[in-house]
Amino acid sequence: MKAFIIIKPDAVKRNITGKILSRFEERGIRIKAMRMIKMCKEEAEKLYSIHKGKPFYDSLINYITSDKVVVCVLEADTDKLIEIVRKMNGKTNPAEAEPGTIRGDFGIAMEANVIHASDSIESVNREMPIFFTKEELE
Ligand code: FUP
Repeated sequence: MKAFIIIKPDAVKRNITGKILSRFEERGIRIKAMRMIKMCKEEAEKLYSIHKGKPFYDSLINYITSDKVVVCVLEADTDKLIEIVRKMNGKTNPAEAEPGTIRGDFGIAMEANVIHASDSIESVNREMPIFFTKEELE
């Protein structure tokens, strides 16, 4: 099974990309594809289309396009991968995320919350192709 994550600008800037990815690797999750990019507005709008119209939407788009991010496809031999990755990330708001989770250990602010992960197979299938071609995922 595959999962899709984004190491957000705050984490890339603070040079903790490796630390975060190590957690997944140590868990037994493989890095299938990965790239560092500066996301363009069109990509960000596609990624966050479900949040369009919400009060935090404009700020979210500005934030995710503000600096470099690492887009990454993870893979493991379990049908629970998406759930496992989301659990490892912790609650959306780092202030509420448990210590031991990525957001609970590395985050403090709601918007700059270190990492994104698709929340379902449908989301993975929608979000992953915004950044990776089929060939890159073989
Ligand atoms: P998650 O699935 O945990 O990444 O969270 P959401 O899809 O609900 O939210 C996407 C991003 O919007 C979060 F990472 C942070 C931001 N956000 C806010 O800034 N304010 C909110 O009230 C909710 C989300």
